Amino acid sequence: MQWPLLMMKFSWDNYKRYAWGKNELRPLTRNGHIGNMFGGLRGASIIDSLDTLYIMGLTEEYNDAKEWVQTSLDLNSNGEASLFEVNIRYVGGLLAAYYLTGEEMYKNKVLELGEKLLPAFNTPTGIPRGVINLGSGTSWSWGWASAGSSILAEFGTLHLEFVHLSELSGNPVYTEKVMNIRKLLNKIEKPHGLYPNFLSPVSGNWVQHHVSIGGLGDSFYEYLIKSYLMSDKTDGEAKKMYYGAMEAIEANLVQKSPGGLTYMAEWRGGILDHKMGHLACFSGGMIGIGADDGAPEKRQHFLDLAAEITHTCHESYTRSATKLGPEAFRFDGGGEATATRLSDRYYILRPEVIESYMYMWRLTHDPKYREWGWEAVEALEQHCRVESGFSGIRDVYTMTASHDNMQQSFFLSETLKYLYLLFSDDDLLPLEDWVFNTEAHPLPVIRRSCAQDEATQDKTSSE
Ligand code: DMJ
Repeated sequence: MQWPLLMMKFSWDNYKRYAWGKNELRPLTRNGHIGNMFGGLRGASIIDSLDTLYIMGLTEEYNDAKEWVQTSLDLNSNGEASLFEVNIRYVGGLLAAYYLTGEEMYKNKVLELGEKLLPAFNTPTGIPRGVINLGSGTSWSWGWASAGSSILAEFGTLHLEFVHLSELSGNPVYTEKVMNIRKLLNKIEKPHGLYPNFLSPVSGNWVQHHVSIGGLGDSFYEYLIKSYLMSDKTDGEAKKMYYGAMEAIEANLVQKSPGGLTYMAEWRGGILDHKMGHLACFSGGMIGIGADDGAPEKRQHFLDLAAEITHTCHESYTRSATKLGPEAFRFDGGGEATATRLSDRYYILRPEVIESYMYMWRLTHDPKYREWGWEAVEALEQHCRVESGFSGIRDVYTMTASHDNMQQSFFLSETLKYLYLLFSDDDLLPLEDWVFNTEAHPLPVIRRSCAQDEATQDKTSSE
């Protein structure tokens, strides 16, 4: 039996026991957390766990989750939700559950939810705002986003799910909404070919020239290459945008430290900030899966770059006392791949480093990626496991753990799923047939032939 499966069972059992129906488990105080990201929707940990439980063959647990969705998932909420978070977790989770199991109930739920998200696109440009009231459909921008702007990683991380909503509903409106976003991004002038993180949904212009492969930018780039792969490599526009963005990233952001570590810096109006966020560590995997379709002379280069970034992210783990990585690490101020600010030292059970190990393992079968994954398992067990679940920690550089009392839903959906896949055979959710959304929910490649049906029925352990 795989260790990550036991970790999943432990996380799930405690969520079920102490926080059933709430969004996340608070493992120290043994209660549930609701928060304000999902507009009154509940059960984020259940929706995020459906596919993980299913592929692990945790049948009894999966059945409990399914029954909760059937009887208790109430989509008639009236609260303020993050369009991005509801999309990647709820829409993504329900879509994946439908495609893996064929249960019509998931399809009905996800189409009902998809419709509630459409009013967010009613802006002068069609670029959605970040927050939507799921009852009234009114939408607005985050208070913290400069000058009422929308965030690249939010409006740029809808494509995969919305194309599947159109597939399932037969209604082209979802695809039209995301294609309109892409059209604007294609047309607009880009500084040095880069995509800044803030855009006005009113004027369609960039609001600030801050570029990042980490937070605020990250999954936009991920969704370009994955849109191409999910279209069975027919979406040439996504392909062109992805490799164009990669060229600009390599020319402006990719750096090598004096100690020989390759990293992605952040860019503020031409000035580099030599910092890499944990979130940016997904890019090892992304560059890896994009390597094969790059120009023939660049394929090996992309694979090497993917391996180098993944190595750097591993270094951010090995250079800490706990062998877990900080939220952000820097390459200035004397150190390399270490957090220098107190406020960057935490680890909240994020998946990105392990995600890159999983992709790099699938692409190269270099045993070091499984070894690194195992190191992460041991560190999670030692520092994040508490009596009633897994918790984030406040400082990866100290052995006397201070826990943050939160078992994030993405730990169940992503971190444990990627660990499980890392130690499974490649034919469990093969990368030729499935694309993972940014919350690790698998969506099938859309093939314009009957092969589609076979792919969705295939390779799941519960058969
Ligand atoms: C997840 O919700 C997704 O991976 C998202 O793309 C980024 N943040 C978290 C995990 O760190």
